[in-house]
Amino acid sequence: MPETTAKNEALNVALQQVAEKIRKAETVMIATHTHPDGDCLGSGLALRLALRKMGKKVHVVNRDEVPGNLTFLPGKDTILHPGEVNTPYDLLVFVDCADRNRVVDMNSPSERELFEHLWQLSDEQVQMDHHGTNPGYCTVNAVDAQASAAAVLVWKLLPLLPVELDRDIAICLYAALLTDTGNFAQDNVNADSFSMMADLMGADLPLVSICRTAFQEKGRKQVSMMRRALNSLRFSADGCVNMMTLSAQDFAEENAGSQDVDMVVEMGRDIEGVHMAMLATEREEGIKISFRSIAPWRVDTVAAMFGGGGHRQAAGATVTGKTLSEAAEQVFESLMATHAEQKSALGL
Ligand SMILES: [Mn+2]
Repeated sequence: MPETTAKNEALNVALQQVAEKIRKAETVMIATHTHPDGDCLGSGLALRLALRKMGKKVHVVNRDEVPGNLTFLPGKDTILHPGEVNTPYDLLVFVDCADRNRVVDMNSPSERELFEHLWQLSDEQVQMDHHGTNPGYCTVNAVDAQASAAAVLVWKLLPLLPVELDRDIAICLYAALLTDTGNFAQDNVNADSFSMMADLMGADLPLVSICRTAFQEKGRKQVSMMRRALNSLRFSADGCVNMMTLSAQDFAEENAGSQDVDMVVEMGRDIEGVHMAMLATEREEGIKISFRSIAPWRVDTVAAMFGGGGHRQAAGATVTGKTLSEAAEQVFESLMATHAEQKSALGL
């Protein structure tokens, strides 16, 4: 059997098993990752709606606030904090979590305890994810690194339950796919992404208004942070690599938070001639570094050098014990070295 066929077969089997476990369960928790994005929330809330149609008692669990651009998501007010889950339930479904530890802040002992509690309250754990680094931490692991978003797996699960798509489920799934593909303009877009979109459009998806709210519109604070970041923009490697920084003072003076620097690093990436871009922000937990690149250039490896991870063209890491400029300079050096290595490996 060709390798891709074997992989598809394994994924189909896993999805069938997830569907089977869901059919048997009466109460289900859906776990999503910290600093939630459109994919984890959209996928989780879509799955919630589907399970409600099957008569299940179901909740999405997330420890953080829903980002402002995603407050249109149907059911977002029903999301529980991990601390609010206290009674046993039949099944825990992880969605879009590369690692089970992404559900809480593992640096905090009390949150680690919360997570153990959440895990032990369930009879069984399954997952749907699309991160290549996923170690397969559940009984059933429907993980497909080729999928554009975790939402693609939820969409593939629906006919197996079976549940029919409706407008609200379509809105959730679209928000997820839109986010993880950068509005269908990233390397992870494939034929499946558009098969899914055809289905969602068939379910009366209000594409234009959701796209504007979730993706195109920017908040005023976000624009102010973009202006400050652009002031710090620096190029290297003949303009192929660049860096921006935002200090604690920048955040304080704009009264901004991490949600207000969304899309800043993409501004660096989207400059003519750029292969790799990074943004270093000074946060309470340390210096947060975001990396972006355009294919075939990869930034997941450089993120891993600093204890982080992510996707080939979108990754991140947190550096502690250094000032903003120390951390930024060190990481930028590594990014330039990575660029030089890949350049020679690519024969350019
Ligand atoms: Mn995702």
